[in-house]
Amino acid sequence: MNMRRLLSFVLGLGLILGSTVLLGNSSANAAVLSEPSYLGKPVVGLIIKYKDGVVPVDFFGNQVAIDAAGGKLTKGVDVGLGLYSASFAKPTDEKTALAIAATLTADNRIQAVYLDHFLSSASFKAVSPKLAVLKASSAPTGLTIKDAWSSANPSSPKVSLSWKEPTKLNGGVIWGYRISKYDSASRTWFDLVSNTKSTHTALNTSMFITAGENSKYRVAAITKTANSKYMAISAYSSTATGVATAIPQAPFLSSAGRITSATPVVTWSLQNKIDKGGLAVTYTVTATASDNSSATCTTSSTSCTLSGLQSGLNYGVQITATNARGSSTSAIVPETLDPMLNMQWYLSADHGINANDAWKVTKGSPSIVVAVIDTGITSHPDLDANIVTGYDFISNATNARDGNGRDADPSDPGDWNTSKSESSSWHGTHVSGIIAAVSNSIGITGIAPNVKISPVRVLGANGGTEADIAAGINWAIGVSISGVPTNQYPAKVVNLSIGSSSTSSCYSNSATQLAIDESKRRNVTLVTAAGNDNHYASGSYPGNCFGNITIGASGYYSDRAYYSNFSYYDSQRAVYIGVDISAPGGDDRAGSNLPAGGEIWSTLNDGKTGPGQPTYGKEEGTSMASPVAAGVVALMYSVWPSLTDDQVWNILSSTAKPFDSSSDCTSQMASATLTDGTVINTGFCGVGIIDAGAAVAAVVALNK
Ligand SMILES: [Ca+2]
Ligand SMILES: [Ca+2]
Ligand SMILES: [Ca+2]
Repeated sequence: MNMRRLLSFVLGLGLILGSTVLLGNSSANAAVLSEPSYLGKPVVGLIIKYKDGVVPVDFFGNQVAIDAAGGKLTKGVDVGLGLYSASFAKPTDEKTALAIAATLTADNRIQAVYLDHFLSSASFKAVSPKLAVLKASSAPTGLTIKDAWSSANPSSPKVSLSWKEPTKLNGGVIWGYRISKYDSASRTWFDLVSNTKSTHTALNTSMFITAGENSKYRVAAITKTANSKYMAISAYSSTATGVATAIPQAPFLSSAGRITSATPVVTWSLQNKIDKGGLAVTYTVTATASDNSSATCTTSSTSCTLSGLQSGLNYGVQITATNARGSSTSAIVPETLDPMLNMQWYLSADHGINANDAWKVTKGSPSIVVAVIDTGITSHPDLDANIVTGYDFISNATNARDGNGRDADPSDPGDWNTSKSESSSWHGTHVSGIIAAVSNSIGITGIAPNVKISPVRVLGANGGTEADIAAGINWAIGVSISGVPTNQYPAKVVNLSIGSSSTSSCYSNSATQLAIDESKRRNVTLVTAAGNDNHYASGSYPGNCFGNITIGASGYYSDRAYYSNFSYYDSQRAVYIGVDISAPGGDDRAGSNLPAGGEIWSTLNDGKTGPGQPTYGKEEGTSMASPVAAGVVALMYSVWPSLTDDQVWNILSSTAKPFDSSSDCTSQMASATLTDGTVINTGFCGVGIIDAGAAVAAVVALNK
């Protein structure tokens, strides 16, 4: 949260959520802070602030003052800025940790002690409602499915489901229905709608539907007692299967590049029935020259030959696929040959950040470094050329999975979790590609494909400790950390795609807040994810610290992504607090017929546990929105490296695009004043969606 950037009188609002626990020690004047408050989350260690002039490690290599814990603490690591961690042998509860911390404060060499917890990457986890027991009704019957395509929304496949009420209600009344869809890829059923809270026996839906693909459904009835105290769910009905249709997808040109022959053969990838929207398709290829002369050919095959082209002219080629529902046209083969550009809707002017206009000015400067504080990095042909020296700050070897504590190799060994059946996320690799995948002839392009990424590894198998995260930020911005080589590539931009899944506060003088304060002093912009809890962003740490820019996630239709945290309205002060600005983070509700299904396409690795082969894939989250913003800020610094952090925010916020007019983000806007005096409107999802083209143009104008 950085409303402090907007209005000075909201300083200190970080204390609204959670509570400060002060166990003052009068003789030493030290304080223990439960920081942030995790509502019972285990404590992995302490972060100790020694008084000025105290060296945390003595002549014999022992950490000063931790003996008072009676052997429960082991020596930690330097966090920077006068902070040093200490670890518990195994995670302990907050009450015990606070008691130990209170003991330490008796030592007059210690100024303050903070509790350290694990934070995790900002990934979304759905929670199913629990239903108590009541004798269930019989299953609904007569389920049917029909194609419900509508010319009002031709690219969106839709089906219409209808069914009959259960014949036996067993003393309950209908409260709603649960509609379940079969996922043919994983061969499992999932709940499309957990409950309709309605007695209606029909549903029109476009969720998770792919045109041309069989969609299979079943439905169960949820009944309640008259007093609503008990609920029950019936068995599922018989299944029904149908096929939805839509306009076809734009084909991929495989003969990309400029046309030099007078009779070129243009080829494109074979489309399957899904690509074709479930219907027969014809293709029209158009080649347009710089003098606007053009040639076309039409076929139902996968190649055709253009004729009549003139030698000496460069042509841009486009292909249109048409079926009975309508047509889709590919982008003109762009100057860069990254073939997956058309998966990257988040770069477009219509749905994303308008990257093309920014790229007319800059694709980034190699002297600008973005530090990605994350799970580390994997080797990838679309990333390697832009990776500069990073560091591995994970101090606990078990969490690190590379056999040791801190070391110079930030390679990501994987964060798979066998007990939760979770494969490795390769989160840092995905985030890095969004910012700076190389513009070349393969894969995708980053938003700032000419800047450099410094991978700073802080998230391991169990997430990352605040001590390691703060140390990572400090090192990234050039603060010296004992035992770690000086950073030769200090960052201008720091990306933190990290969030706490439970409500927590950011206190002044916490390790992370001190690191952010130092970032601002050094004119480094720190960008954070708002969190994915569909709740107040002011409760998600470290996004709720002061001075950073906190990013909410938008989807394909310029609305808030369903999981994205949001601002709350402080009616007394008439300001919104929480999310500063939004950027595309993906929203899979938009429909699987869209590029990347409406999610964010970037670099990945195919390893289930340890690293395998480089690949690409889609993800959604404020974890993805934050690097979109970081990439745009990197473009701004590339134009003018001496821009101040405040100028970055003033420009980003005053050039932001409005949300879609039907979006819940546009309601109840309130005005706020920037440090340069500009008055802007802000609301539920921040000031708007980041516009890279407008932001870069404003930097150019400011620098004139
Ligand atoms: Ca290590
Ligand atoms: Ca390592
Ligand atoms: Ca590329």
